[in-house]
Amino acid sequence: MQEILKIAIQKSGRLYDDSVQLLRECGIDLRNVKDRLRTVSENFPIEVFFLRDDDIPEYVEDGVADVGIVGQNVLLEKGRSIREVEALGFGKCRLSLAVPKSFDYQNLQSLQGKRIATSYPKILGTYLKKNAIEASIHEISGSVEIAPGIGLADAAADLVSSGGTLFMNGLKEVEVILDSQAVLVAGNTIGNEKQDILNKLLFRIRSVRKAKKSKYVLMNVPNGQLQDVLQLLPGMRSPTVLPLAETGWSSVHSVLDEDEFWIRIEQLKAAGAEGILVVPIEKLIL
Ligand code: PRT
Ligand code: ZN
Repeated sequence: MQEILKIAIQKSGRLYDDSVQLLRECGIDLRNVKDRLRTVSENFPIEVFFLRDDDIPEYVEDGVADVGIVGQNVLLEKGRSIREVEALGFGKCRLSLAVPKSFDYQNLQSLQGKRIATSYPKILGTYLKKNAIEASIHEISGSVEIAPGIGLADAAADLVSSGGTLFMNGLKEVEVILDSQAVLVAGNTIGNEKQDILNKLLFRIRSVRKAKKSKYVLMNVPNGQLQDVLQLLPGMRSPTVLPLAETGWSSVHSVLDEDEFWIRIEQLKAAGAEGILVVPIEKLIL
């Protein structure tokens, strides 16, 4: 019987949509995902379990699931003996310390002897210890941001993305404890056959993510300027150059990285490229 890789993802919540979308972009057929506890793909040897994110590290450690998708914040807080295999680039947020706006915050020393509310006692405890701050940690499971306002704590350590929640609760962000994003995690012992499936999945994930960061560009260049333009293009091996119907002109095709995209486009225009066409790439197999 062929092995199946069991993957645990969040049942509902902030990581659900991106997790399902990532698997689908990897060409994995997932039907009937709505309100299911588990589903088996028909075109890839994978079974998906839908769980609360807090439970995923434990299930992966116990081998109930082979791999999982969770935030680094959850991975670190749970402290299970599992490993991070790949950062996935979504679910980005930070675990930050926040204090009431009226709090005269100078530096971490300002928290000496204070009460800090959080749902991340372990990460916070390690951070305070590392910085030699003695503060009492009040673990609460939700709505951490209201704790200072109702006198339950002097400060809060909570996840932040836009900062809107802190602002609405009269808090200011003063320190970032951890930058987090969703990651693929795996158990420490995984059989050879499952490791093969995991490698295939990883290859697809990397191709999808690389493609998202890259754009295919086509442009027309007068032959006289061709050398200047080609120098600006990385290409994967080298740019493709094709003659245009109009003599003296060429069509140049290349792949540009998102990070340097606009700078390159400006340079290409300045070097004589015209009619620049930019096309998204669906997959990029290197
Ligand atoms: O039901 P289950 O236990 O599975 O879900 P959950 O309620 O525990 O988690 P969920 O769905 O809220 O978040 C899942 C994961 O998403 C987290 O573990 C993080 O890794 C990641 N993530 C990314 C976030 C945020 N951004 C985020 N902004 N998790 C929570 N928040 C909350 C934060 O706690 C605060 O209440 O959003 C609020 C702040 O948002 P801003 O935009 O106002 O700053
Ligand atoms: Zn949770």
